[in-house]
Amino acid sequence: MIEHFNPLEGKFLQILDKEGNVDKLLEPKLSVTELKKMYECMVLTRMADTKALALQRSGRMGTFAQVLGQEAQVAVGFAMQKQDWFFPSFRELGILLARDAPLELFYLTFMGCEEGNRSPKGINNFPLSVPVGSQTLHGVGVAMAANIKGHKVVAVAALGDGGTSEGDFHEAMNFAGVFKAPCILFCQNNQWAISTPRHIQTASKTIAQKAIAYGFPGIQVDGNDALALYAATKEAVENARKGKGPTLIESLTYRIGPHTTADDPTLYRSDKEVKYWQERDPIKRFKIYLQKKGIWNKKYEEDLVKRCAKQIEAAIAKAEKVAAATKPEDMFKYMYAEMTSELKEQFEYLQKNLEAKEE
Ligand SMILES: Cc1ncc(C[n+]2csc(CCOP(=O)(O)OP(=O)(O)O)c2C)c(N)n1
Ligand SMILES: [Mg+2]
Repeated sequence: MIEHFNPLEGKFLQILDKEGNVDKLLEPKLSVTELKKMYECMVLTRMADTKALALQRSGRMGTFAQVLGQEAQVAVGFAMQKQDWFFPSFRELGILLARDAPLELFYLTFMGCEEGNRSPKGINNFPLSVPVGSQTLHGVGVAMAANIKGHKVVAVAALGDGGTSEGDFHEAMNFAGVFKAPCILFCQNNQWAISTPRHIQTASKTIAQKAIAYGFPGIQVDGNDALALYAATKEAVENARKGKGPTLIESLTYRIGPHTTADDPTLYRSDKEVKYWQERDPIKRFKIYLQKKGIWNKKYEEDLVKRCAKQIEAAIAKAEKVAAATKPEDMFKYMYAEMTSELKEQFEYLQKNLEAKEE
């Protein structure tokens, strides 16, 4: 499949089109349970994301990056195995949920609590990475370590189109290629890096083709098509596990919302462009696909929405309880098992200042 969809030829992988028609030849063999899980995760992601915006607007949560429009990403999480490692940037709530991340961690992170970064034991998700591109090196590093140790573990690192301009990304790509690291660089090309459009981010025709220079395959996929993302990631993960080395996946998608809650996208892009992508909504087409298979109906949707709303409310209640008990000093506790002398000094300085404020 990867050879067939050569990004240099301008072909990209699509299995489910915007009308919900499926390419029977390429359709992945997923059970009804698996298909439902994927759909339900996309719906939960959208609802949790929408709720987060309401929390931010009412002062209950800090600045955050919406995932709206990019929910097909959940397929990446479902194509991985439990023992694999995921290295997110900051717009991957869907993949994290597909990889069993407790939802309250997402809310906690954006309530400013370090606790949100602590993944439960056995759930191999790294904390969100805001320094653009840095997580690609962590992912490739873990994959190289897995190779040395002989562990059958694959690392997936996510980044944005803007992230591909960072030196970190190119270093990660080079190491991945040279050492045949069992990893996937998953690039969500959502057309914008804040207000910088894709066409001035790189002179390359596609992002996927960058892999060719580093000696491994790259594939461009319809990023609003969960079936295509699943098929491409599954194949890449299997190749990595078999010792065939890395893959770069370019997911062609669109950020429907602002860059973060601190951004106003109407200043730099047109309504026409947003509308074009809204017509390519990932959830809408998956719903039609399930409906045609006799899996989706109104009652199923209503029950699902109720279940998700309940799960979201419970996650917020948990997060707000932890957040209320969080102290500014906590930020020093998570970097190292033991604080370095510099951190200790800063910690004591903060404590003194907090005490002075209280007096
Ligand atoms: C190293 C670094 N430089 C700059 C920033 C500021 N910044 C935050 S997000 C962003 C753009 C990221 O765009 P992209 O990689 O396309 O991801 P997207 O936000 O579109 O998901 C920038 C420049 C940062 N966080 N880290
Ligand atoms: Mg982007």
